[in-house]
Amino acid sequence: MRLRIPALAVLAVLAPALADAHEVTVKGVTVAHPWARATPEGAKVGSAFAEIKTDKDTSDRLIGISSPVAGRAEIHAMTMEGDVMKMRRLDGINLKPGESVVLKPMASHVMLFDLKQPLKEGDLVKLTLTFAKAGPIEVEGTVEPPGAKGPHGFDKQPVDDSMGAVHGDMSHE
Ligand SMILES: [Cu+2]
Repeated sequence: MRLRIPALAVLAVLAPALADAHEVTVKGVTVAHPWARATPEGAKVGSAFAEIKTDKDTSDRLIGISSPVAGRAEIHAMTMEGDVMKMRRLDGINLKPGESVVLKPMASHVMLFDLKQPLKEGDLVKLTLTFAKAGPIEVEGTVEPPGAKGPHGFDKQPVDDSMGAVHGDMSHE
């Protein structure tokens, strides 16, 4: 749904509802603040992020990611080898009780491959994170500008990022 209403008016009216939609909890596992980065025209690869939290009595394992905008999605870790940043695919991420794992730029993240359309700033992107015990958790995140470091309202840092542009060119093992 696209509404042509001044952005501030929309924010004022929808802020409480959005806060809820941004956080989904299933069986003690919470996925919060999902977002993705806008991609250039013609790009086939994008990246998405979210925070995953477990309550104090819950342990689980993230075992899969999917999105309707991508043919395939993977969980990636990022490591520095000397001056070279490398990404590698993770089979999953273990979550201890009371843990918070933030998927974010320059850290573990979601890669979206075979994008069916460019991710445009302001669009909403569905992500399904599948957990071993909690099962699939579906969230909907906003598409932020290419250099964004966090979701709306959390991105307080100046935009200075080389990764957004070159992400698709980085070496994948
Ligand atoms: Cu990656």
